[in-house]
Amino acid sequence: MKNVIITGISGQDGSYMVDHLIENTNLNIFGAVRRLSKPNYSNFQQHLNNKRFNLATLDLSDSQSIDNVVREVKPDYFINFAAQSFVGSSWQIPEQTFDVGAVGVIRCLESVRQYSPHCRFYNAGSSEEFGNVKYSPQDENHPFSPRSPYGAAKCAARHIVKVYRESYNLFAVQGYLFNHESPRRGEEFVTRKITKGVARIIKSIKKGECFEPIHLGNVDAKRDWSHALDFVDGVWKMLNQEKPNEYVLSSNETHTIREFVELAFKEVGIEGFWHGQGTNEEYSISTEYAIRNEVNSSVLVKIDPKFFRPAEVELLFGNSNKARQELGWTPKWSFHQLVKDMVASDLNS
Ligand code: F7E
Repeated sequence: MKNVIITGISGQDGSYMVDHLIENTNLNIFGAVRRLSKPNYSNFQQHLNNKRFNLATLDLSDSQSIDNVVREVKPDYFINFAAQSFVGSSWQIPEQTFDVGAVGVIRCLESVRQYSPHCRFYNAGSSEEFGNVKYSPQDENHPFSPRSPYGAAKCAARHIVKVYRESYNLFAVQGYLFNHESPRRGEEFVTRKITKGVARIIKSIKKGECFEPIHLGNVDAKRDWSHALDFVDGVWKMLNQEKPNEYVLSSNETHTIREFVELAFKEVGIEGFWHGQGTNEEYSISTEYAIRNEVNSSVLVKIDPKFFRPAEVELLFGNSNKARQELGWTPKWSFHQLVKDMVASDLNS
């Protein structure tokens, strides 16, 4: 039976990849976790009793730990989703972001090269590598122009993946993944922050209670959002093509944060309107809705300078036509269905 090592399994992508491979393959899965004083198994606890699922202790900042696992498992696939993936924090912890996001990838590649050179290696790449975009939509030929320590780390990782592919003939690829979200998204990312806030606010309204608004930064930034479930399927297809090519995965649509806010509130029946300018701008509940539902608070969203970034990626808009044609990858979730799924999940939690 073949073996796969997946890192980052406590997060969104790693845990969905475990689900995907349990369901669609007969691979032996080695889910890599870092030692934490409070283990976080919530996204993969459904597999803990499965004989095909094993936990392995591995830390991308520690090459010994990677070597030990790779030497023992001799993986056929190594899927690296471990990273400090929150762009906003990458200015506060730039060294750690770069160490795990770029140097950590060298540690994995070295280990694979020495102990399991037949292994197919995937590293999570990002549309943040395009950063200050030169044209839209962005495809595989778009130049790199990162705007954050996170984006710079992903660019460095892409170069090193290519160097190892060309120097050692490894099957090593890094996809260009645009934003992808789900109910398992971390609460610091804007989509989840909004859907969690919407659920909190509608629950307060139903109880006749006052509520605090959601505090957001730049609501005019545009993102190309997909469902993470579609992306794990795309990544698996990328790893199983004949030759190691790198592809963009994206929805081929772009929407502002503002639109996400409006759609998420609409999902729970709340209509709002934007008013004010700059940092004084707010999204407030419509007067009609407030009167009809006897709502005590009126502001749903407030702009808060605390959430502006030192440098912003204003527009991301992908072109994944190559992946659709060459890999036969077909995303199933629309933007609207994604928002619906996330709001529904937060309402139930
Ligand atoms: O921000 C704006 C923020 O943190 C999206 C990661 O998966 O996708 C993700 O990176 C946008 C930015 O994701 C708030 O300024 C406004 O323009 O949800 P995000 P991200 O930075 O796009 C890429 C492809 C990755 O690779 C990353 O790993 O939303 N925004 N107000 C806000 N963002 C946050 N987080 N919080 C706010 O209050």
